[in-house]
Amino acid sequence: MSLTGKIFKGIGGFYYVHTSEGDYECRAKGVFRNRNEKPVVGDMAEIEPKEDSEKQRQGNVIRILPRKNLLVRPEVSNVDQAVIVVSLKDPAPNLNMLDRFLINMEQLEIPVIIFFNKSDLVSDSREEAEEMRIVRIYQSIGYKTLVLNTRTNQYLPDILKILEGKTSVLSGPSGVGKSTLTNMIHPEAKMETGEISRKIKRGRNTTRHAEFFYIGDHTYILDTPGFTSLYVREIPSDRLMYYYPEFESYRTKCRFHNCVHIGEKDCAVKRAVQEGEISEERYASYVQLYQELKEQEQHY
Ligand SMILES: Nc1nc2c(ncn2[C@@H]2O[C@H](COP(=O)(O)OP(=O)(O)O)[C@@H](O)[C@H]2O)c(=O)[nH]1
Ligand SMILES: [Mg+2]
Ligand SMILES: [Zn+2]
Repeated sequence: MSLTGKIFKGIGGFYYVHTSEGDYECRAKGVFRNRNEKPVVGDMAEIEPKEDSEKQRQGNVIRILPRKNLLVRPEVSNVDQAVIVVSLKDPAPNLNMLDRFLINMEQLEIPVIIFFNKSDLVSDSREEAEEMRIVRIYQSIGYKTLVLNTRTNQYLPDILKILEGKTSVLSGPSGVGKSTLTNMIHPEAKMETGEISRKIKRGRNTTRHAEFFYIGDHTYILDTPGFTSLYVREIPSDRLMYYYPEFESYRTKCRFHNCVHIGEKDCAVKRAVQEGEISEERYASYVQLYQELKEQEQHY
């Protein structure tokens, strides 16, 4: 009799599969190698339990169910949503990097929620106003956001509600609190946390395997040690504008034919930036990415 479950971890040729009958340690049979296929963490797999295994449940992966999506670095599949973690302070938010993450996920058609972490460090009213400004930029574009910190448990119910019933990856730059969040949600995870410089010195936390933690009722989370490529690729430069949803209503009003909304003086998108309808930071990241893509195209 076979069972179906989710591969939540893969180490040294073993795949660990979460099924309704418990967790199984599995090998992938030669059929995969022959077909040049490899199970990936996140895959839904059909397994054949071994009859004779005593202590640990063991089995063989016999089939991989079709994947909904596949991410790289780390290589994981079937992601329902990405929680992009940004810290409001220490380190200061890097909006250019955030926009790259957003575009990466949009390319994969993975819904995104932005967590603005370390709100406890925002102390005076000037910092608070700046925090509100940044959060509003992304809210007004239509992104789901949550302002929180991990120094208290008060945000846990909101976090769990967002994660409920889904497979989520936590992504975002180093030092923003992804592992601290993971430990708060799932204390058994025991992820290593700490200052960036200390982590680099110890040389740890960078090579950790990808592991989905089961936190109940079809809900899984994956902490990543950094995440996916920050190079936006394979978008023709003249299509980049479609990844900036707030440009749309101005874009369609622009009177210049085939406008990329950079050079033309009386461009409707540029005017919206000048009038404060589109955030200057978002527009700046658009221009920078556009130029990067353009440069790549010239190398082909
Ligand atoms: N003040 C404050 N510090 C935090 C918060 N969340 C995480 N940190 C600290 O930020 C540092 C980096 O956290 P870590 O979880 O390792 O970040 P990661 O690299 O994204 O996994 C650690 O020293 C944490 O204790 C928070 O909400 N507030
Ligand atoms: Mg970490
Ligand atoms: Zn234009």
